[in-house]
Amino acid sequence: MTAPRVAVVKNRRMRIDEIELRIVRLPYRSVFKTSFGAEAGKTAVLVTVRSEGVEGYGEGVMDQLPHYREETIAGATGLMRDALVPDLFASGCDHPRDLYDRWAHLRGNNMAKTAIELAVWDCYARQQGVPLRTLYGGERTEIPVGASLGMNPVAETVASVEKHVAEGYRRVKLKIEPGWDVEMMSAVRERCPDIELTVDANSAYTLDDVELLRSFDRFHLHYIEQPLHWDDLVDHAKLAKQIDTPLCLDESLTSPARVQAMLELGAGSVVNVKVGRFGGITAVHRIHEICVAQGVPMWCGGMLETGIGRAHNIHLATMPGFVYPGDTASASRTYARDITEQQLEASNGVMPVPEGPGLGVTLDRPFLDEVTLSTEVLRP
Ligand code: OSB
Ligand code: MG
Repeated sequence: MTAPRVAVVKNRRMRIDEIELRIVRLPYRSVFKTSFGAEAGKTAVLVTVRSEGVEGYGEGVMDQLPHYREETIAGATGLMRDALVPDLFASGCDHPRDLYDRWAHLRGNNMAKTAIELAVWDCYARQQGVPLRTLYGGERTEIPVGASLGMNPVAETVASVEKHVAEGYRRVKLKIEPGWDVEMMSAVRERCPDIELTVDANSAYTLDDVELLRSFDRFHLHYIEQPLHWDDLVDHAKLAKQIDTPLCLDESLTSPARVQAMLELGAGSVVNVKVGRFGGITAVHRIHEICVAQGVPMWCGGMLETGIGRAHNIHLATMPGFVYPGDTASASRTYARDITEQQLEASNGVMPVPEGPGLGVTLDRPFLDEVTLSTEVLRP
């Protein structure tokens, strides 16, 4: 008699054998301009965690310089080398959901922690043979998506909005800053009066601009994303009381406690989730619980990630609290060629969740090597 094959998911400690930190530089198809700068390409930290013959991937969303939030690639990789990686080698990991609290004594540095945590999650899910979304509690197999358009001349922007709407994108977001707002919104609204339209200021305004920001009410925006300072809640609460358009916070939200504070202050009523800003999946789960309980809409933001970070975002956005279309649009909008073998492409405004264990994507090794700036393999 043969023993029955039982798919027992063993709950045992992962031994972490090796961690690779790889810096890649991938050109954008066109320069992406926001109120904080113009970028011609992506410099990303790719983390590979190897455990007992299985590997998993994470991506860090910090930039070389701290233009979005304060973390940098140099600072983040330094913390990985000095503390996060040695801790994983020393203690392994029972379950990736434990790492957020385990690393809480290391203050801040959410993007560094997340890059490593996501690689452990992917590795863990691949070892268990389940898709990441299943571990997260995500039931959807596809997610609705919108598109974030960088700042471009008005005529070009209007044409781009129309193109994205024709492709089926569920929402269009325009990047704005003072002097680059009303004219563009007017032009877009004239051609597309009924689309779900939002704007993202990336902290370019101050409370001196209340009159101007109130004048945006006539464009019936779904929400205004992060109009004021990148770490502020109090001024956003003052602004929210003086305009009709809902505020969505991005940069200012860095933890479950900050989301709770936003709600208590009335600083915003919509949450942009970027797992890297929050410090990992456990933090997002706690925020998800707060938002679902209070009926606060969440959506999945993006940082023009490569296929690894994009696939992570897609799995994350399958959770039921992500009720607005996210920024996880087709990879081909951003990159002529990506580092994953699978093409992450939306059709009719819907992005399918990659299938298979873990992230469900594999690396295009030859291309990855072409775009690699440096590789460092750490061992116990
Ligand atoms: O504020 O959402 C943002 C890109 C880089 C940094 C910040 C932001 C963005 C985007 C692009 O809006 C979203 C995407 O397509 O990934
Ligand atoms: Mg934003």
